[in-house]
Amino acid sequence: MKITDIKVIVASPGRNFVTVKVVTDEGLYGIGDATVNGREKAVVAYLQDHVAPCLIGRDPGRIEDIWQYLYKGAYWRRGPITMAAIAGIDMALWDIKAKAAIMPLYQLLGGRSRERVMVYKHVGGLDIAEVVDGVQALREQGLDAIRAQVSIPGLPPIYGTGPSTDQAAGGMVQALPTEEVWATHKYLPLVPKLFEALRDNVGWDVHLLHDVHHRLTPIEAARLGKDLEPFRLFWLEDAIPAELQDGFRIIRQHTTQPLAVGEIFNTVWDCQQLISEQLIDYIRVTSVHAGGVTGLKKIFDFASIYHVRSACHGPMDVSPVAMGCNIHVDVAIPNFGIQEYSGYTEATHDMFPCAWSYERGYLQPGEAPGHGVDIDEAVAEKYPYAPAYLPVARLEDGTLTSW
Ligand code: GCO
Ligand code: MG
Repeated sequence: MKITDIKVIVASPGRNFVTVKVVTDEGLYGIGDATVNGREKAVVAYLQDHVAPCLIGRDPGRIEDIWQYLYKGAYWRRGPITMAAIAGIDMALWDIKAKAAIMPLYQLLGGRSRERVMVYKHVGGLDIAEVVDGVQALREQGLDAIRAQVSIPGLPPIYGTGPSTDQAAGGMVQALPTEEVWATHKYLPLVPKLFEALRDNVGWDVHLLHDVHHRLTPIEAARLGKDLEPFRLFWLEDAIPAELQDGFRIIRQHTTQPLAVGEIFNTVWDCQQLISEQLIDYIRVTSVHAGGVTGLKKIFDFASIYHVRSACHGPMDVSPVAMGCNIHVDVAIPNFGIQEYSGYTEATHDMFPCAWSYERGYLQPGEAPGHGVDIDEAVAEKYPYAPAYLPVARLEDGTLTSW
């Protein structure tokens, strides 16, 4: 079998997605996700100008060799753009191999290790009462794990806390980044109150999670971890900027609060220290940003040696294609932890017919050959690329800060 064409499709059925289609001379094709939120066009150019010409005529079955060719061969290794481009190709190649084998992808990864994949969804609110209501509503919909975020009184709603902060929900379609305001001293005392109210109202039979979005210093995060201990969170996510790995040691010295990080990591090298020193409990890399199925599997296998569990990043900007790959990996690996799942717009589902399915808090990969996700190119044409950016954040005095 030979690769005859590589198409890169950019469309915005609610938010922008970069999708790769690898076509072969035997009629089989595979689909991959290469979306980097807010930097989509950089990956498109990388794929079209620098990757596609090198792969035409190659055997799509040599997945590991092509991964190494694109990783080592670039000389400029790692980074979100390179690794998303590799991911797009890698997912498509696994899709082709599994379709050729007439097997669902998870069978090629060693078969099932579990019957279903537990997900968490998000609840945000302008005040604690609104978040409590939102969490109760999701409990009624069958969710066993829920991420809770609340706006800070006295500040405008910020990313991750307002009711509609996702692009698909209307909060992010901006030609230029919006600017938000952050104040740590107002946030730190509020979060324990949120989780106290949640435990009082929804009880202890539910996993509660919280995302700090990299906004704290290590000692601030240590304080938050200690204050949250009575409420037994499933995890505290991205407590500090992810590149400051030694900072996690400071947090660990002060709290037994489980820690999660990794949504902006691209390779095992980004998390080697955090995993091997057991400074975290969950590694949140995802197929599209960590080099596809091949990259993800390498990281999770490494993590399993150190009792660190998986938690694939799965917001709306991780397309249904990457979500499908994540679910196949989730169901196969021994050290699965949880899968983030925000759900998608109807238009996104129309554009990506898929075999995976969601029901009452759990996902299934489906039994279709391949990873089971396709792209309807006619539907994609109806939704052209629309520039959109994540917000930036400033302190109350105007200093730019992490968000
Ligand atoms: C999460 C995330 C997302 C990211 C977004 C960036 O935990 O789901 O933090 O909300 O911010 O995916 O593109
Ligand atoms: Mg996050």
